Amino acid sequence: MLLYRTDKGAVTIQDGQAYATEGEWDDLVNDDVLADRLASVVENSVPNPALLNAIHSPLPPLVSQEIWAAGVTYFRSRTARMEESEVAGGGDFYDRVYAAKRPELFLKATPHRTVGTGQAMHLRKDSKWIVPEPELTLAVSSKGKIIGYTIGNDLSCRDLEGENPLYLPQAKTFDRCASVGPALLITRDPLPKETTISLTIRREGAKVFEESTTLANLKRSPEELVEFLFRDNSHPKGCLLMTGTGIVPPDDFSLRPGDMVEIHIEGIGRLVNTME
Ligand code: DO4
Ligand code: MG
Repeated sequence: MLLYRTDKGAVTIQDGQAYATEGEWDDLVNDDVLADRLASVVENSVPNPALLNAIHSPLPPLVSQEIWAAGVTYFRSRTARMEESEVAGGGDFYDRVYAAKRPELFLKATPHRTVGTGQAMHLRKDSKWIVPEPELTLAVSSKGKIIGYTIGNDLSCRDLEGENPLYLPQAKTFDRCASVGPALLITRDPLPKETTISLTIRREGAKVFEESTTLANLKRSPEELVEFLFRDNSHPKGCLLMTGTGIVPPDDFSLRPGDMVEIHIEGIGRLVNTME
């Protein structure tokens, strides 16, 4: 089932039908048995076709939740970071975190820095090398239970993070630096390893980059990342956790204003943003 946050309230989609879903968003995403709750909505209510319009321009699937992120969870990301930070000594520390027991975790964005599908993301003015990072994103309840999945774009300034690892917060966190959506996939089951994540970038209508990966290349399990994220760190409203990127455009590529970034994850949908 897909759960959308819309200006008409929460909407559950099952088999192409839309169902009005009672409840505040912050309560829904902290319900550890949300899949059962939505199944009961579908079973006990009549579909409302008018709500299918509302999901065409959904709101980002968060209200009070922070967005956290994991890094260097794919071999591709490890290699790209080692190259970009070679002068700063990064030839070593990214490799070490890739292999370490403890993952890299950081606070990526708060709700006011986050946009949803169809909204513009912001290219930091003091960076000349900015790339999208397409990431499977976990919806986690306040008790640390993964209740669903969405798509995330961890927009990142590679020149800033490559210059000095202490600049990572500035490379990652700024106005409209994160996009999530379009909906939460609510399921009791883990996502299959064959699940594909694809990134397409269009400039003036033409495709300038396209690549895919699968969850088989994600080195750490979602549960392992959540376990570390919740160590002595409470999330009273639940949180979203981006799980790292396995796709990195070539080193001579940087986003430009007007570029259209589209991320697709099988079973969840498409997250589309223009760059400003
Ligand atoms: O260490 C820098 C950030 C890594 C990251 O965001 C990723 O691998 O996705
Ligand atoms: Mg990332």
